[in-house]
Amino acid sequence: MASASIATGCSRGESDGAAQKPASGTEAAGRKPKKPSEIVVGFSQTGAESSWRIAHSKSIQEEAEKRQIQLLFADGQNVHNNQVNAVNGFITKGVDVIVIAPQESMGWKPTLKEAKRAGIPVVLTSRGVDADEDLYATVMVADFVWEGRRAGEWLAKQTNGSARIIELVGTPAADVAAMRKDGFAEAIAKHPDMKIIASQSGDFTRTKGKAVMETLLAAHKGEINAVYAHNDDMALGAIQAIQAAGLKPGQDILVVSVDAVKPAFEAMIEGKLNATVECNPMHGPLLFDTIEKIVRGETVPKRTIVPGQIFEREQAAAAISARPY
Ligand code: GYE
Repeated sequence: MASASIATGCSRGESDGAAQKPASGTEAAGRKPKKPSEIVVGFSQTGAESSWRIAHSKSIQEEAEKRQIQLLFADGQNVHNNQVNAVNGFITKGVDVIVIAPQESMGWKPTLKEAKRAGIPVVLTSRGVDADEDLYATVMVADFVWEGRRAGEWLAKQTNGSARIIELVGTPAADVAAMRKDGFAEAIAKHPDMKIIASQSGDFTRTKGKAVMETLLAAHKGEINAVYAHNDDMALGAIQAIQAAGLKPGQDILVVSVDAVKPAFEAMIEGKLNATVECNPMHGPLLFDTIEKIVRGETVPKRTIVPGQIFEREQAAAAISARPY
């Protein structure tokens, strides 16, 4: 797993009026620190929308098992309210730490305030929330704006700054979709002949990526020569739609996406996907190091950025066997 570089560091928030109890395992709580096997973590996962997400769940579940930490896993099935209900349940139960991978960035403040009042630290992974930083202990993400920008720069280079693009957007209420959109827009803004012809959400899934691409290809027949998908799954769906329309993905229509999951490498080896920007889902080890620190009452950085790199199809055959997800 890629080591993480730390962007900023500060302790978990204990600043405002609602006093935060020390994590229940700390010496400050007047007890012996908890052993990992005594720690209970409630994890509200987004859902299982993509290969990335499945690898993310697996990494976290395997790491919990390895450390014998008790993990209560709640699959949000990509519905915000399911996640809010699950987290409220974890608060009632009195878990030691709550982990949230939020489907949507808005609508978390009341729940986070409740967790804080109960003295339960919250760790965010894979996406951020729109809330004061002192309402959570730490957030573990990638530089999503950079990912979009890197995809845009790649496409600009590949097309000599001239492209008519379909953008397949992730879940619109997720910060990651907005950021991947912004980064890409920023990169192509430097090239007046690069134009987004249509931009539509495929909700990070293969099925919707395919359906949206079918519609957009029919509506813009002969106009399109590039696809930028906010994740590999939507790109793989789009590739199916391109083929069904009698066109060659990777050739007639260039395809670039984000995540760098194994199925994307397979598509690159087949020449159908041109490039993918890596977003590492293997958060488990770092996540539980952080959780153990929090339970011991140690300071953790407020934000951890997991780094990535771009892979082009020429590199795919040599790189695929070493891909961990
Ligand atoms: O890129 C996409 C997904 O939040 C970083 O969510 C994550 C994104 C990931 O389902 O595939």
